[in-house]
Amino acid sequence: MSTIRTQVGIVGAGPAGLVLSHLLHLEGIESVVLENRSRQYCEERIRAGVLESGTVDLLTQMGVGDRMQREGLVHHGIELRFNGQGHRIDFKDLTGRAITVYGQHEVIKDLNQARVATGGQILFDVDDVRIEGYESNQPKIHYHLAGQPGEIQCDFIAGCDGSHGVCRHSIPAGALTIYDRQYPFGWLGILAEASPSSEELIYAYHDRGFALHSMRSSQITRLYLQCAPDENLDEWPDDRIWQELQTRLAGGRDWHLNEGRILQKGVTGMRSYVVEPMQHGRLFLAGDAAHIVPPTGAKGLNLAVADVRMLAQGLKDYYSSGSSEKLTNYSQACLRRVWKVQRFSWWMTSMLHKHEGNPFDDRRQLAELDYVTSSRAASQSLAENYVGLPFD
Ligand code: FAS
Ligand code: PHB
Repeated sequence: MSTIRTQVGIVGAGPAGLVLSHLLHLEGIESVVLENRSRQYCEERIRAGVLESGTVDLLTQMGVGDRMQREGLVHHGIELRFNGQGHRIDFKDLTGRAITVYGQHEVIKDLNQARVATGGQILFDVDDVRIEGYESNQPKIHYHLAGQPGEIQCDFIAGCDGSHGVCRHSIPAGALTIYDRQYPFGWLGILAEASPSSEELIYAYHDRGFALHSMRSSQITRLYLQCAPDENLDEWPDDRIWQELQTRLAGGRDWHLNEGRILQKGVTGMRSYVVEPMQHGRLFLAGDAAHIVPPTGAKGLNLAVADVRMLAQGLKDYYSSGSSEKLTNYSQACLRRVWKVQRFSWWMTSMLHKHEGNPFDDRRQLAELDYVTSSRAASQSLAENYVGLPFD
């Protein structure tokens, strides 16, 4: 059996695990990352696409932002579209900041490269990850690699293994409080070989359901449709998808949705989920392992980065001065931001999706959209949450 001794054992090579590992490296703190998928799979997995200004600044300060700065699309606003009319939310005017559209899988590629280039240890394709000892001061992570057993001996474990990982499930049930809200709809998302139909993202409220126009580059568009949580993709041939997108995104003089070959399509459910606390002994949960937000606010990846930024500061203090104060307060400090982001993501989801039931709600939603797009105070609140709340 191979045994590796390190300071921080990290489960999961998603945004949370990789950003943490590199932040620790920059502080001279060792870590080993365990990932049960292949490097190629992780680098091709299509997920988020919007980076808050704080995430962009952190990736740049970490020295992994060159390609993002070159290829990322900087947006100074978004459009809210309803009743066939578009209304721009001007981030620059309202906050002085911007977002960057840059695929999550591109961020993963840049981080993997930086980890490998600086001698970082990432074990891909591991199986049977099992953690123990985090209630003592000798945490261990057991795994198999190519059929061979292995063990990581470490001071701390970072559970960055996402919503379906093993770390959260390893914590005794009674030790956690779970907050959960499921939505009666999902998103049918496509990646299409079509040039974006407008410079910025368009969030559309329509009587037939929500739609979102986003992009990945000047040749690739990313589009989403509100659908049933268990929608059957077989019932969505490409032309039906385009027809529905054209209908829901219609609006704006001379505006036309560019169509093209659909490269990828999938359905994701919508959920708001938080576990408290985000730590148990020497096990620290970060990102989707501790919380899930509906993607309407484009917050998932950014919240994962905010968590590990906090965790890295705590570990830095511990190894540089022996102080455990920040580590002890990690969960409390993260949850302040987590709940604000949960509120914003729930609010965007509630305001922009079609809810079956009371026509009163349809009118109320339209009034809310009218208020948000005609009141400077209300649009500024949306803008400051969307570009990213300042780090505490
Ligand atoms: P991640 O899930 O990214 O990473 C966890 C890693 O742990 C994965 O690589 C996984 O393979 C690995 N892992 C899991 N179990 C393991 C085990 N037992 N052993 C070892 N490794 C293990 N957000 C948006 O803003 N916009 C979107 O469009 C969007 N689309 C999404 C689509 C999907 C299908 C999902 C699930 C999420 C989406 N999100 C989106 C949210 C997404 O961006 C997440 O918030 C973000 O990936 C969270 O990062 P991590 O916490 O690092 O978790
Ligand atoms: C995306 O580009 O994938 C995206 C953008 C904004 C969202 C969700 C997803 O709110």
